[in-house]
Amino acid sequence: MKLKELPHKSHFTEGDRACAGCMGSNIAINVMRILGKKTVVSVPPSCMSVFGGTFPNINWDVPYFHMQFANTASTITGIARALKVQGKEDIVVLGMAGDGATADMGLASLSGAAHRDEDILYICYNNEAYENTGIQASGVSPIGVWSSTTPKGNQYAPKDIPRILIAHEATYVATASTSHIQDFINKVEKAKKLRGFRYIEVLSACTPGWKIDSHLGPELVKEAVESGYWLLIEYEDRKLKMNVKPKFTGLKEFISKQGRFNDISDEQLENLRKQIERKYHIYKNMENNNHL
Ligand SMILES: Cc1ncc(C[n+]2csc(CCOP(=O)(O)OP(=O)(O)O)c2C)c(N)n1
Ligand SMILES: [Mg+2]
Repeated sequence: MKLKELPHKSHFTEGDRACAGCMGSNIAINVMRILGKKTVVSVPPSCMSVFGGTFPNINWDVPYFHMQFANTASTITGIARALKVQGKEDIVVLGMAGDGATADMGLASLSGAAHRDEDILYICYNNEAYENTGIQASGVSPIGVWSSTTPKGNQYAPKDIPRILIAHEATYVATASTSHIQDFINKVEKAKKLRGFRYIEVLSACTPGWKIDSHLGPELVKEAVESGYWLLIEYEDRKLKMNVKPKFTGLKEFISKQGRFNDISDEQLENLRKQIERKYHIYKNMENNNHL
């Protein structure tokens, strides 16, 4: 589907209660433009469950479930299996979860579902912290970032969830950014059609969490891709592809626009830069060594 063919109507409806400039809301709207009506969605505790899924103000115009923090993947596994028993095999069973729910609390159930190649689509909107509960660092927060639990800057490198799932030889694993909208559409559309375990992780700027002006999100996620901070990759048929070659410029500018990096030290910035380059080379090697 080309961008101009993208339906205006989304099955995540207008009028959610997200913060101004929330990209999580933008991601949900665009995902549900592509997936359409034949979708069942589950959302664990997160900003998204609050801004789009608290009764009676539910924006999901499709069957919607809210479950516990750690069991997005197992909940949607149960739904997918039940639908299969009923012979309803044309319905996309979607989990939309934040990075905390995905990378930390829900990692075991996510791993189990990938291992069994469950017929589910799991989309993580990654705003790089537990934003809903007041900006605590998650397992995928960047090096050097301020959060309420990392007042002197996060010292840990983010877990690479796509690479963990690739190690499961999952059916489909991708990362995306709505700044590269055609790439985003292609990936969601492909994941909609495929059967088996599908995972897409989308970078999601957060106005209060990233300490930015509300108009800055789209510009920042674009700069994240260009600087190499956020790699666009796709793993399918056991082959890895990098969709955009980063220019590796502008990291400092990207960081300096965000209040969450105000106090980053030179050493932390250097560690962040090294970690970004290391990650790129790991993926580049995976791409070069495709052998199946
Ligand atoms: C077992 C459990 N622990 C903690 C919480 C509190 N809690 C609700 S939302 C949330 C943050 C979720 O972070 P993330 O998954 O990254 O989504 P975001 O809020 O950033 O959108 C937390 C810690 C909970 N609901 N359940
Ligand atoms: Mg989060």
